Amino acid sequence: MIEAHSGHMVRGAPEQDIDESALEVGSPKRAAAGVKGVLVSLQRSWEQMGAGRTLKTLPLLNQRSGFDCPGCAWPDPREEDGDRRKLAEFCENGAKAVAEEATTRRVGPEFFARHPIAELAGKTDYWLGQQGRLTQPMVRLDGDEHYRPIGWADAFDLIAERLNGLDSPDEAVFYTSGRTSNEAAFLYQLMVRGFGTNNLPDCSNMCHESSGSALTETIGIGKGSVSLADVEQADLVLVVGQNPGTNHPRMLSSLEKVKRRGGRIIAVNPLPETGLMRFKNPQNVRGVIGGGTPLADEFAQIRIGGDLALFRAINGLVLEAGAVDREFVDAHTHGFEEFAAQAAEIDWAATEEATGLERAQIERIAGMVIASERTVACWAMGLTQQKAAVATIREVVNLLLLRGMIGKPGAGVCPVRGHSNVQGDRTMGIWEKMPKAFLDALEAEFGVPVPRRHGLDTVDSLRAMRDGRVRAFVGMGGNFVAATPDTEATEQALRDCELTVQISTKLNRSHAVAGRTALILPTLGRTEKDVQAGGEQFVTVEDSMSVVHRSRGRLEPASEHLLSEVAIVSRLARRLLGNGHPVRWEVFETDYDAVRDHIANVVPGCEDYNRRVREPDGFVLPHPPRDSRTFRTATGKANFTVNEAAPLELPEGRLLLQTLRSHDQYNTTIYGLSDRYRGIEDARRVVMVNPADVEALGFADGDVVDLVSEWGQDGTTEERRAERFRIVAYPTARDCAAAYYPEANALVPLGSVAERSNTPVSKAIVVRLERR
Ligand SMILES: Nc1nc2c(c(=O)[nH]1)N[C@H]1C(S)=C(S)[C@@H](COP(=O)(O)OP(=O)(O)OC[C@H]3O[C@@H](n4cnc5c(=O)[nH]c(N)nc54)[C@H](O)[C@@H]3O)O[C@H]1N2
Ligand SMILES: Nc1nc2c(c(=O)[nH]1)N[C@H]1C(S)=C(S)[C@@H](COP(=O)(O)OP(=O)(O)OC[C@H]3O[C@@H](n4cnc5c(=O)[nH]c(N)nc54)[C@H](O)[C@@H]3O)O[C@H]1N2
Ligand SMILES: [Mo]
Repeated sequence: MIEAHSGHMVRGAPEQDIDESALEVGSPKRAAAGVKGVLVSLQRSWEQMGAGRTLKTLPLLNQRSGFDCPGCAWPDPREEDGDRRKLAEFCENGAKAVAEEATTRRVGPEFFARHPIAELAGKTDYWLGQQGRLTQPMVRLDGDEHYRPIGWADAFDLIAERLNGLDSPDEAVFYTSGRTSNEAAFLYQLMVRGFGTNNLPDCSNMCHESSGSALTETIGIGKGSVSLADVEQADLVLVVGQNPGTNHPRMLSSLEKVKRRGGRIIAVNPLPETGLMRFKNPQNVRGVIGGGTPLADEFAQIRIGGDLALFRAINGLVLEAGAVDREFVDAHTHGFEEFAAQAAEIDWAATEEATGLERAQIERIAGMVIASERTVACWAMGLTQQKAAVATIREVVNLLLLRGMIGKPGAGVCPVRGHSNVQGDRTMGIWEKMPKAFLDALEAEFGVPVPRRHGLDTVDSLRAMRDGRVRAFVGMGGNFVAATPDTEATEQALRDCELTVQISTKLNRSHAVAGRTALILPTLGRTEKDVQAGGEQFVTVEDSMSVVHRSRGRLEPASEHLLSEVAIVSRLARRLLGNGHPVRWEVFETDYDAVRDHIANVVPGCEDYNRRVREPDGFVLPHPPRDSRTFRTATGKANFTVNEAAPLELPEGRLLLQTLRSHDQYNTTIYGLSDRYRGIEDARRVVMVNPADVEALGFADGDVVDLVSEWGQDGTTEERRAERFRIVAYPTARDCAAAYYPEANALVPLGSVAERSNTPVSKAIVVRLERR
């Protein structure tokens, strides 16, 4: 179905719900990427946007004059590091992310007239995402069954009136997802703090909060300490709890370089993820015709949640071997004696039980660590979403400190971020507990009082909504309802809100499960031209390695009604804060340089921002441990920590379930039903279980079951159920299982959070399988 719409060719999206019940299981693929990856990306791009737009967009991805890939936060090669960008500096999944945004499918007023909100709520995330780009501001007033169009000015008036009508600014929360640009994020937090609250939950609360928490305490800054060159020059790279083949495919090129140089890679994962085992680089001949480069030298198939015990044992072995970098430890660290006293003892029986690994393998891994002069530790959600996430990451830091691996070339910590600008949003002040120095600087720059009481994070926002303490929600991007845990409770919390506002590019569940009065404000995406009164604008972003650079889209906007995020925030702030407000909101949207001038004055490390972001590769933010082995912690040194490994209790007949991403999704946006590398096609409601466990539990491959999570607190056990999952016998670690996010979010209790970071425990859920 092709129909004309505001001058664009519009490709039809499926009107019927998409059948997700068919299932085909092959064997897991042996190598990631290769030619098939290129073909898939081109096919998806063509389906969503046709040949013309495909050719216009993909070559601009991650180029200096183009736009930043809206996929992951893996950095681009830099000239400074002697690295040239390739003509195709993107991956299969980056291309899919672009195709999703640059799609020619549209969700306009006719769509909303056709589909009542209750009907949309019954659709799958896949179906919702496939409908296309939002084109006009829409509103649902209390009692309405449909969204209907509303003008921008009326929308801002309505939102301002409702927010100003609350008893306190703390009755509203303002969520941010990590695609928002630095400029929009900076203005957004200024508006929110000007309004009078620090309620700025973000997707980071569910993502790398545990990394930030552990790193700030131990090295004094919550960001990674390596550059791309460091990773590529390492002797040894640990890839822990991360699936780069799917989620950070461009990282595989760096890992391949490590291998070519004779470096080694250790993968720690309950699943033998294809990208970690072998990689076919589509950009060289060997990748195209050969069998690819074998990546992991050692694959530690760990039991879910066993990482703390593993790293404790490795640290014990490093101490035992006398392989401590005494010079580094004496000069730069604090707490070594106390740490060493505890770490020297290894309880092997407990370690083997917790990790599911054999002593001999752990000893081999420790030997590789000891032999390496340049070690980088990378990790992602497999660590951050555990119950003991913060303690586990602190233990990884202990290892690097023992070996003096911070602040020298080819070594360091590398928390691999998710969203392309999630790190930048934090730098710009999107955090419910920004430090005092930042708030002081904000107050001084704008002459407006800034609230000091910490705000609510994501989980606490949900609890406050549930309890009626929060009555209004504003979302700058993202898909709050689908990304958060405890689906049933969460959906109710959102429906009970008096007002929900979603600033979005595409239709998603958060538009279908909305507050009593609900607004959708459609915005420009990364790929699109942003033309304002002051001319064509660019925005800036920060990648996972603290590189700040420009991003400029080239496509015509999806609709003439769209506003940029900067324009939306500036106009809303004017209405919300009133005409007498000392901040001159009206100047920002004309020329984003005006925003950047303020960023330069407020945000540490951003001095002379407007000039430095115009450098071809942007600039790198300061990182004291990386730059000078300076540690701005409470002790003035890098801190060793003592971490107790409390084993995860698994009652008889239960499994530890993790929720993860398939190869064909971006978080809650489902691109398709193919988890190609894992050999699973045409289905998402599947649960992967080790064949021996399938048999031991009395099931067979292909059986359909309900997943029931059991979560104990204060002597009671709560149960949650997700229905109709097909068992797939799969080589995961024993006692473990895996199902896709967001379908399995219903099983994650709101009360089950990582210690200290308050991140939902999405990776170690105790479940039983119940036959249907
Ligand atoms: N194409 C694509 N790219 C993406 C995303 C996407 O959805 N699609 N999402 C983006 C975002 S926001 C993020 S945060 C990142 C996420 O990137 P990842 O963290 O790679 O994402 P997950 O799919 O959650 O994979 C978690 C990995 O940890 C492993 N794991 C689970 N439990 C444990 C454990 O207890 N110990 C260890 N050692 N490993 C464990 C799983 O088997 C899996 O390989 O990717 C970003 N990039
Ligand atoms: N069970 C379980 N839950 C999880 C996770 C897990 O592993 N397991 N992972 C967690 C993690 S790591 C994360 S980061 C969160 C993700 O949580 P979110 O960031 O909230 O979710 P996304 O699916 O990335 O958001 C997608 C939506 O963002 C909007 N969007 C896309 N681009 C733009 C843009 O440029 N501007 C604006 N304004 N909107 C845009 C589109 O409307 C799209 O529908 O989920 C978390 N939830
Ligand atoms: Mo994330």
